[in-house]
Amino acid sequence: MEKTFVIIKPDAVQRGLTGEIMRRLEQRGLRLLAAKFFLVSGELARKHYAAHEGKIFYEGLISYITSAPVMAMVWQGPEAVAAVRQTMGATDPVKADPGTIRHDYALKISRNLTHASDSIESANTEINLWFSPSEIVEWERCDDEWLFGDN
Ligand code: 3AN
Repeated sequence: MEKTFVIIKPDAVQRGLTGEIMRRLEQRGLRLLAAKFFLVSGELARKHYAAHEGKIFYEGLISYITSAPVMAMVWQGPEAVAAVRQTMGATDPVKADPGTIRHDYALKISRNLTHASDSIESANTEINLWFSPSEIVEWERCDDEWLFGDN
């Protein structure tokens, strides 16, 4: 089943939204495979956001993501990449649909609460960058059949 990588960014942690964001993913039926709460190094931040190097917001993005602790996680489920991005909403909170996390709790793109991988390829790259294989716990939820069963 598909895996995706999620960061609860410093603004969400500081605003006490860590539990609410995890609750929404968990309640949707996604399975948490890994989580760690820590202060991101500049080196890791630069590797993670390498695709944005040179953009006008790049240095600010690095300062923001390293400014306070984050919760980094791996979540699993059917079409997990698309499902998690749908739950997060559009990158710009003002363009995010009502009911999404970014719509419901944010207004600015520079304080948009979360990161979620945008493809299966980037999910694999990001999971390998942020976690070692031994930190990823493969398990089954007792409600899997009721969430993912085929007829
Ligand atoms: P997403 O995280 O939704 O995939 P990306 O990859 O386009 O969005 O951007 C990565 C991060 O860079 C965003 N989550 C946001 O924090 C930041 N970002 C993107 N565009 C801007 C912008 N115009 N101004 C400030 N920060 C931005």
